[in-house]
Amino acid sequence: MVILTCANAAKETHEGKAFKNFSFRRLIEDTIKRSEYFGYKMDVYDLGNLGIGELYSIEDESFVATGYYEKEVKSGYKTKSLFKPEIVKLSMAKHDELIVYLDGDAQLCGCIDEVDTDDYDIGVTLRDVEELDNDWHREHMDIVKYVNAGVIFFRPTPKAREFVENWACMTEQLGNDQMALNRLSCPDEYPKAWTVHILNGVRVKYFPGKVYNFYYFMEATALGAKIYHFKGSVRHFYPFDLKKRLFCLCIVPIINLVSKVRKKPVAR
Ligand SMILES: [Mn+2]
Repeated sequence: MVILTCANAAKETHEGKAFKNFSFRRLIEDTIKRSEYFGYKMDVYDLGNLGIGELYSIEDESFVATGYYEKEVKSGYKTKSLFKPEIVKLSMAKHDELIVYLDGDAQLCGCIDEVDTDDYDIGVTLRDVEELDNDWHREHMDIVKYVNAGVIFFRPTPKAREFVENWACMTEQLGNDQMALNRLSCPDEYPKAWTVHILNGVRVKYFPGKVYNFYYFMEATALGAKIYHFKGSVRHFYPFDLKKRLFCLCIVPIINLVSKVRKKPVAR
């Protein structure tokens, strides 16, 4: 198994806020340590000043793998990760084994041996059902649909290679890797976790996002999560240390309970 990731050294901000404890390099170094411990190989691409990994220059350095949408209005839903399929292609050409692609802000924390099976070509991580039930998601259904593109599994099969070629073309056309991935990997109905669907001859397996692409720090317990994804809105949870774990375990349920009670219409 190969863990593939990439980032540059940009100072991260989300909606104007900087994250003083967040660093792509530090996060990727954490993943490298975990990978060594579990016996996985690492393939790291440096998209600019990361200081570790193989250099990969992208045409526009402002296009960094963060995958959020604050520029969506101006750029018409162009994300900054057009190079993602290209990096996957490079890595697949080098290795003849399962490749686990992680966004630069996704951290491996647990053993994921169980995903290395031969019953699929492409493995995607499903958004939790509750995430689909809000107005933002309904308005952006076309782009975000059922899977998040921050963690994706690629088996070394001809069908997987074909899929990546199609994903690269469609990403270029749409200007959005996540929209392209959702178009290529989602059936019409929300699929069940751990099932395999055959789409255009490609066996797509659906993995639970709560385990393999966990960004639900404000909604659910992180116990059992094996890959954390510190995407834009939850970036401040990195590093996920004891203090933050306790916050998530003890304080978050109270915050959610209070907001639930407040939203409830008062009984007369
Ligand atoms: Mn990300």
